[in-house]
Amino acid sequence: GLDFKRLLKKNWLLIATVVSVLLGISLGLVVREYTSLSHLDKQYFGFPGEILMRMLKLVILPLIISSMITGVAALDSEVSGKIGLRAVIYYFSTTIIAVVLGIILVMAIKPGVSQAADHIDRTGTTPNVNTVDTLLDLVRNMFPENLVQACFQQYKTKRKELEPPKVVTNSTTAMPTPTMPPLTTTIMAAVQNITKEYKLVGSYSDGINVLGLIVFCVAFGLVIGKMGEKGRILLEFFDALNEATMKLVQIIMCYMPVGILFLIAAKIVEVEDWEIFRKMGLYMVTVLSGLAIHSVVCLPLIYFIIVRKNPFTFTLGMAQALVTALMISSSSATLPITFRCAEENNRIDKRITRFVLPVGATINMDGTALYEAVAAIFIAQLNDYPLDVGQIVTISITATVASIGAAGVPNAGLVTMVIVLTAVGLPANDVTLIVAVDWLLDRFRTMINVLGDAYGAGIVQKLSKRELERMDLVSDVDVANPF
Ligand code: DAS
Repeated sequence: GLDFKRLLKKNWLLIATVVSVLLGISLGLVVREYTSLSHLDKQYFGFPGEILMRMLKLVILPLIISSMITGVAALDSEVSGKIGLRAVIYYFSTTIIAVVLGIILVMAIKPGVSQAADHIDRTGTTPNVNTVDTLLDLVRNMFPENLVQACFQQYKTKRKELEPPKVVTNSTTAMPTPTMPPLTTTIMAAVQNITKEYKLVGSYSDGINVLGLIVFCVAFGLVIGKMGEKGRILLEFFDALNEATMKLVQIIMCYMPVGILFLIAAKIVEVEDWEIFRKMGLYMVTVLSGLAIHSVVCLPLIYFIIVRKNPFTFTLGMAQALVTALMISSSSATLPITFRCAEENNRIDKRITRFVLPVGATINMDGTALYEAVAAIFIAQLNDYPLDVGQIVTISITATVASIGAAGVPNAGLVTMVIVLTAVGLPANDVTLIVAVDWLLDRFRTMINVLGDAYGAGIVQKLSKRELERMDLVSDVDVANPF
């Protein structure tokens, strides 16, 4: 009896969250079945959920800035370099593993070969970007030209079609223009299409430029760490900011069950096309089983080999963050909860989490990488487009790059899909086909993205044990270690 009470007390929030997910689903189904809400009503219905999203997004900015700066400044540059390198090696190798797993599954299950998705409307427009533009934007965003702007906008390149050169006709006399034969018209149109000229237009789109802020905070943190006495005041400021932000997160978490209930209920009321799930069934099974294997076999195995602790206790410790990711499909917005779970439940050193988690939420996306590889090959199968070994290798590399480039916001993976598709010459407008089911798959891949980040923190901590202990020994003289 007592044990059960203790368990309940310790995990009440998680239990409440899971209950609210179930209640939300039921509420959504009931409302969907027995009422016919107008478009506006549906939006009102989702209001409590909207508020949760707003609160989570609200704390991202102070959280990332304070955790990155203090995280980097607390370690001396040699140690942070080592930790950073280990994190990057972990990110890279697990992402590649996820991609390979996805490719193996999609080649074995063959979800796109004739049976599936054949009655689906596949018309759509080609997204107006290309691979080079997308990659350059990734680097551009690493160096925001304006720090304030980086807090709410991301740089995005658009291609603008230039006016085709006007055909000058002899208009000295008002001669009636001869009607062109159809063939000539067709050829003219084709030529015009090929010689179409674009110019790049810079623009900004909504969303925090997390990558840019991280790059800045790493540099800033390194500098502060080197400043000694003088840097201390800044360090203490950001450290206090971090603590205050985490207190806010604690408050937000109390509202979470309510917010999540309405978030999921409203989504269920809103979805228009359920039929599409049946049509895309095998494709979804492929993606989901890949994500499942990666999170239940691959990541735990790596964790066990390196850390020698029970990986499933670790996963369980992250449960609150995983449910959150599943509900809101954003690694960035889940970050506050990821922090709490990693530090409180899994006891990962703050010096590691502050450094590794924000970077992981932005560039380490195993779920997204796996998803993009599967989706690309699925589209190839739909089009009867044979892929040779070289193209499959290209897909695995570009899927990795695309997952790094995807921001930690809902549906980001769909946008960077273009990189993978154009690299092997697949029609980019087939993305519209997988858009219809993305709201669901996005949730699951985001969950795996978050889990991968958490395991990364655990593994990097283990690998950096020696450095951390050495720092503990000198911590009373170490200005840069406030913990
Ligand atoms: N939803 C994403 C995330 O936040 C990325 C994606 O769309 O794949 O992790």
